Amino acid sequence: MSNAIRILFVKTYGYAPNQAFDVPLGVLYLSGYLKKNLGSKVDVSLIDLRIITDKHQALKKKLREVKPHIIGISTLAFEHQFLSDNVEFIKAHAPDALLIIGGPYATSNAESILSENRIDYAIIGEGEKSLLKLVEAFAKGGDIRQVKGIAYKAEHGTVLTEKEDYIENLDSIPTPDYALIDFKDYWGSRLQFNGILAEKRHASVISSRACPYRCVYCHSMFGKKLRKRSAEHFVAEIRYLYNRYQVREFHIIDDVFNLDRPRMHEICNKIIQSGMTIKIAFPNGLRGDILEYEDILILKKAGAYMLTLAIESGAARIQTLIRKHLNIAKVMDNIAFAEKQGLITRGFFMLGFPGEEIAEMKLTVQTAIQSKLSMASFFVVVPFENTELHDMAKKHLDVMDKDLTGSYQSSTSFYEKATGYKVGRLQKMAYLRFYSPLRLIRVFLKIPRKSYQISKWFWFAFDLLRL
Ligand code: B12
Repeated sequence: MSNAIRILFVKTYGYAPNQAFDVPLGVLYLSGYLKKNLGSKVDVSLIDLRIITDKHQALKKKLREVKPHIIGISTLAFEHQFLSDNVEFIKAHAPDALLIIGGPYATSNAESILSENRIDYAIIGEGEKSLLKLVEAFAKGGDIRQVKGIAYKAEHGTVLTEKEDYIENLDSIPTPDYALIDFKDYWGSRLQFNGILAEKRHASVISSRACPYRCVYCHSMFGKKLRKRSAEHFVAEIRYLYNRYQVREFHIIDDVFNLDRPRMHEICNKIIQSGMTIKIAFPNGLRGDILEYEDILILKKAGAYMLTLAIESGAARIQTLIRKHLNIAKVMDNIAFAEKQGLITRGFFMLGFPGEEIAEMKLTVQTAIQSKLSMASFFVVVPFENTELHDMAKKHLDVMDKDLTGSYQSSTSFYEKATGYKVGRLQKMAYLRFYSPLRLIRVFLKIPRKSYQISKWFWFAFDLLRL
């Protein structure tokens, strides 16, 4: 074995059945950044437990094989149960490794994670700089507690070190380290985040970090000031994936890709001029009321076939309450226009906000049904800990246990506990009413890979009946 510092990333999984997953982009970014800055001084590997059936066995084997100096766990809040089930297991099989955690859950819940688990350090928010400095300090035998942007447990409680500055020039971050994965592991799954696929060979890409809006349910991961990659840098990555891995479909997963419209047009124009024939979809990241017709047209020309618009609520009072302040009429108009252009639109809706009237939820369902949307997802609100939404929810329910505040998409919700009203039932009704035979036929005619979609719908209906 070389003298390099061996780092093993562990991508954790959620326990809800049939969860979609995609490549662990955050970890791939970190690996690229470490390798660029430390070269052969680091030896990075990954185990993505979401794609493995026999998870414990595989983890044990990997720990034995790699003998990591540092284990870096990457977790989302709804995957929290992984820690109580596995940290001791990891400790038993790699007792000498430094155990650190990063990602959205570490960012939102560092204090409870460190007090409840034998984890040495949590890295808060954007991980590249802090992780690099932590690895450097580790390699030199320096004081890790001096590293910015981390949390650790001390005698008197959790200590949060000074905040690390965000990386202003996103073009300075290298391409995600795709050598850590085999794309095939992510191309076969029956559940894709996007809901539909035009091409099997797909990849998620991100062109900016942060979002200036202040929606109450958000764990602000990358701050409130938008930081952007240049159009050249972003399109070069698309070209790299196109040539190197024959990726033909790109999922742009920025928080709000269309915040800077001139830049969005520049990216689209560069793709059009590049000669690449690609499909583009947006599993999450477009804001529907700042979108203009000309944006939709150029997105289509660049290859976009599917746009997701997070609408959340059809009720104006709820839009104010959750501070999304979405202009619903404008979004509906854009949906109708995009659909007319042959694009597939999907709406995200949330049911059961604290203090929401039943009539307001029904209005949301009605808004979806009356829209020209091809697809809709109705989520039962989960007030994740350390969000403003969680504070709002606490005013309606004294005891907020982890099942209500850290689950994936449960149909027994905080709202039901607080009011007795079964939001899950409304959610089911919403799906059944939204997907009318007429809409299904209309959507079916539009979707690109029909056989793939039929199998997806089959499993979706199967899961819905089990709810
Ligand atoms: C795209 C996206 C989606 C897409 C996924 C599409 C896709 N193809 O990937 C869709 C719409 C499907 C989705 C769904 C959901 N999402 Co989402 N999503 C995002 C989004 C916008 C980007 C994620 C991403 O890839 N970021 C880019 C990479 C580079 O960032 P990263 O993974 O966070 O990694 C960085 C750091 O976290 C850190 N890091 C990560 N791992 C590690 C490990 C170590 C050891 C270290 C040191 C550091 C570290 O360093 C990395 C580089 O800086 C984020 C918000 C955001 N801006 O990040 C929300 C976000 C991740 N989603 C969130 C939520 C809640 C959900 C849902 C649960 C919502 C719901 N109720 O259904 C589902 C869960 C789906 C699932 N099974 O995972 C929350 C998670 C909150 C939390 N604390 O866990 C976020 C943070 C949104 C928010 N701002 O609150 N999502």
